[in-house]
Amino acid sequence: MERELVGIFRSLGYQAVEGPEVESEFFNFDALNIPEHHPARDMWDTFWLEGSLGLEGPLGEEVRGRLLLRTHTSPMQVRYMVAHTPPFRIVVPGRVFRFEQTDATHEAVFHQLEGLVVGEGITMAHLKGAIYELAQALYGPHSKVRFQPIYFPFVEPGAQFAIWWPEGGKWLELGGAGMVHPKVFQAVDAYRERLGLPPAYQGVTGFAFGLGVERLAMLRYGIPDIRYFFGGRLKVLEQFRGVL
Ligand code: YSA
Repeated sequence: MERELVGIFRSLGYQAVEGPEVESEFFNFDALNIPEHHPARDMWDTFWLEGSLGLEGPLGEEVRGRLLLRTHTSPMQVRYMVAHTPPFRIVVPGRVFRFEQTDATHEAVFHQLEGLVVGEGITMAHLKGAIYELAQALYGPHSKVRFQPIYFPFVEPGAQFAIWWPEGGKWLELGGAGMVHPKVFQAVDAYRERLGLPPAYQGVTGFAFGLGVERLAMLRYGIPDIRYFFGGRLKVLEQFRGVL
């Protein structure tokens, strides 16, 4: 499923990059406009790590601060922007971790696919176009997309999006998205300045999205419980050899 998603975006000119699962509080939260004690941190129940592992920053520099298991793939937005100058289009597949009670649709370990497009004149229309292309590639010409307003600290405006699944006859809530918040661009340029790099994010705009890979696979393959993915039961896993 992950390979299929990355393939769809590659065909649209996106480059796929990956990032670390052990992350610093700075990239996972602060740089994404979620400072300590911000109520939005409650959206991401976190596995905190003790001690320091000598984490590397985007340009190989040493990163200080509290460590955690990344709760989403969004920290890679910041890492990538620090090390690159726009315009660019990337997707970031990866494993994420949440200190959550598990049930049929919630796991403590799951996968997300992040997208980030930055350049001059990027608008919400480009975001809608990207999700529309994804829907067409996954579910064919009769698929539709739906956007509803929602709050994420690192986008303004923010949206949650769903794709119409013609065979199943229902909307699939896939993930969050929006226009990159100016404060994220400011945090990136401030970090670049500390590394002696010139600012690169003035006068550009961007969109980003993040979707849950298992939720998509569950609907596509009729898997009733997300816990089957990591349950290790061969009867389940053998049915999806080479597919998931
Ligand atoms: C939002 C805006 C952006 O510009 C970029 C990215 C995002 C997404 C944001 N980083 C995020 O993590 N949002 S989320 O908490 O709502 O998770 C996104 C998707 O991951 C959900 O829609 C769902 O499909 C999946 N997900 C979340 N918690 C999960 C889960 N899947 C399985 N188990 C869980 N516990």
